[in-house]
Amino acid sequence: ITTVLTYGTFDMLHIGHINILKRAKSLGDYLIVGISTDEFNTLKSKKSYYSYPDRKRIVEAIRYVDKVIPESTWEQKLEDIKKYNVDYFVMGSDWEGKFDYLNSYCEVIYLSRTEGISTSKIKDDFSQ
Ligand code: C2G
Repeated sequence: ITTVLTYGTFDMLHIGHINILKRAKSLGDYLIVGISTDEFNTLKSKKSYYSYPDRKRIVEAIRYVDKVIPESTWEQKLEDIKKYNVDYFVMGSDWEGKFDYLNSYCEVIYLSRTEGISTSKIKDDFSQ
């Protein structure tokens, strides 16, 4: 089977997240999503509204997602690719080029981001 892997915080789930998860799944048969733990969010200097357990349960409920694993370090990607025999590593285009070093282990694909939506935009819109 063809395995796809992607990572993210996936806070305050929105259509941009759904779009990339749907497109990532369409590349194979099995989609694994690494969700940033609350501690890793701190390393990314990101604060999420929902806790890791909630973000995990929300993403697990998405029909395109087959497995959710925790993302707790930058370095785990290579281990995960080997551990799960990943064929395609997918990230949004805002990460273009950042993960090319993984190209010798699997195919690295950057998919265009969905314009006009982001968790920070949602927060800003509500705070006005
Ligand atoms: N995304 C998108 N369109 C948007 C917003 C997000 O396609 N409008 C994509 C991002 O490019 C990313 C995924 O949705 O591939 C998850 O987005 P975030 O939760 O913001 O993830 P991020 O903080 O970029 O974490 O080690 C990788 C990091 O954990 C990625």
